[in-house]
Amino acid sequence: MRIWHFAQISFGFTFLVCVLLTLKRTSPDNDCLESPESLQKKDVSQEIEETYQYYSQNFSVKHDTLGHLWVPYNYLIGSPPASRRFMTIGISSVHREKQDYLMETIKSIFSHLSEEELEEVILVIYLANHEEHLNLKTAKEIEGQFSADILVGRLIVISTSPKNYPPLDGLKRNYNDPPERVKFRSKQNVDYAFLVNFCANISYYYLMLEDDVSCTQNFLTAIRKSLDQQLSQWTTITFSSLGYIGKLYHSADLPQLARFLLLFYDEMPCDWLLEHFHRSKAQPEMIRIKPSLFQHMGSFSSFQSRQNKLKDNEFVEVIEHFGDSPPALCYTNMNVYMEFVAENLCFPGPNFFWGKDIDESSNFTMVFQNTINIGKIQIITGSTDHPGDTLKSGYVELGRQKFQDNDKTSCKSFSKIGDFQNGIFSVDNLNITTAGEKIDCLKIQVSASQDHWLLIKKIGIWTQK
Ligand SMILES: *[C@@H]1O[C@H](CO)[C@@H](O)[C@H](O)[C@H]1NC(C)=O
Ligand SMILES: *[C@@H]1O[C@H](CO)[C@@H](O)[C@H](O)[C@H]1NC(C)=O
Ligand SMILES: *[C@@H]1O[C@H](CO)[C@@H](O)[C@H](O)[C@H]1NC(C)=O
Ligand SMILES: CC(=O)N[C@H]1CO[C@H](CO)[C@@H](O)[C@@H]1O
Repeated sequence: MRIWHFAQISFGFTFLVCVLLTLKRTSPDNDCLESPESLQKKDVSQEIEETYQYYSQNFSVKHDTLGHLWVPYNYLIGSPPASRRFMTIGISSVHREKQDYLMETIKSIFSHLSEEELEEVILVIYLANHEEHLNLKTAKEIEGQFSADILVGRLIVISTSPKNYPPLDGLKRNYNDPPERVKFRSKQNVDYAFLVNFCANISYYYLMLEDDVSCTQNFLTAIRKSLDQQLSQWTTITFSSLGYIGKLYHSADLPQLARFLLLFYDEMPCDWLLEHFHRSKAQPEMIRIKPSLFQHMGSFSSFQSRQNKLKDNEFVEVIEHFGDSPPALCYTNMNVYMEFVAENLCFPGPNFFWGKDIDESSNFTMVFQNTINIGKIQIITGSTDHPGDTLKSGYVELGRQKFQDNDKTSCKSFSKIGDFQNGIFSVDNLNITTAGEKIDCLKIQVSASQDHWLLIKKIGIWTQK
């Protein structure tokens, strides 16, 4: 309390002195920060009191330090909607000489959503060129190609003047980055800050994309489904392994994110900064959803047209549903080959599990997040590329009574429900009142050693109410 008072009084006093100086003197060189002796003669205490009154009337921590920033935006196309949508998709874009994918990206977003999904989204493009003619040119191009989307209010294009940016030259060179790199990444942080600040109040969720991505079919439905499965509070969920792509936020957090990006804009690249954001809000790890819903289109980065071939291996254009994919954790005691880890099977994606040195102690366990009733199970081992790597001898057990042991969870009791035949396990109508009820774990147990490796391609689980 005292500190605030003191800060306000001293600020008020300095301000007052500056105003008086500006009024009284004609020379523009006055240093406003020094309070000249002559002014001390006036009855300042009363003026301080008045100034303090004036400011304290208007001071609100909530607004002044946490609220939306009044950035002067230019509305190039559209205006904010009258009612809130489910999700805003934000893209910051700069003109690229070599390969400009912005139009392709907009097309990919709209064409991978159904009519119903389209009604729930709004796309905001922030044109971040400091040459206004480039912003106008791009806006015109967007207008030409997406007039129908603009008409129904699902596409907004904005920009702002370069004079609203903090200094971008002569910044310190953290990580020994060359000055152009420092400038590029610092500006990008401000671009993103201005973009998310704009998007703070037009929907419930906000999804960050880049201007060179393609999308999975019906990605909005996939995002909704993942949201339904979140049991605890979260700040950031990611639907991509790449940079600042596919990161989902609560819109209510955006004014804070905007301020966060601005506070540290010249410290590090935005994809590092964003990691600090959710940690600062007590979410230790970003929640990663697989398969990835967004993929880089370009092979060029906008920074000095440098080649940038980062691709997301877990992207699928169309999510193939094989069972209901109840949320689960996967464990194995087999030696894993390269990136073909157990957890690949816990998400509906293109990746499989591949293990070596298979013997009768080898097992693979799936532990479900919530107890489920199972009606049907299908497990496929081997693949067309590796037809020999099937499970030659093994069976499936279902487990109950989940328990936690150090960093692993498992089940106390398991019961066998059947054997693998020719590398495939399949049960269609598990007797739900007995075998398939209240299940916490599923275990694949190897019953004889085999020379071939074991490739588990898919585990499909169909749940029952
Ligand atoms: C956010 O939008 C709601 C209505 O959609 C409005 O009542 C509220 O004043 C807005 N807040 C800000 C900060 O613009
Ligand atoms: C898998 O096998 C290992 C080694 O035999 C054993 O310690 C572990 O308990 C087994 N896992 C399950 C879920 O049975
Ligand atoms: C399920 O199993 C129980 C006990 O074995 C049996 O009484 C019941 O008839 C079975 N139901 C079906 C649909 O097979
Ligand atoms: C600078 C400023 O915002 N002044 C406002 C403070 O609050 C009073 C009353 O709410 C307004 O009349 C002033 O314009």
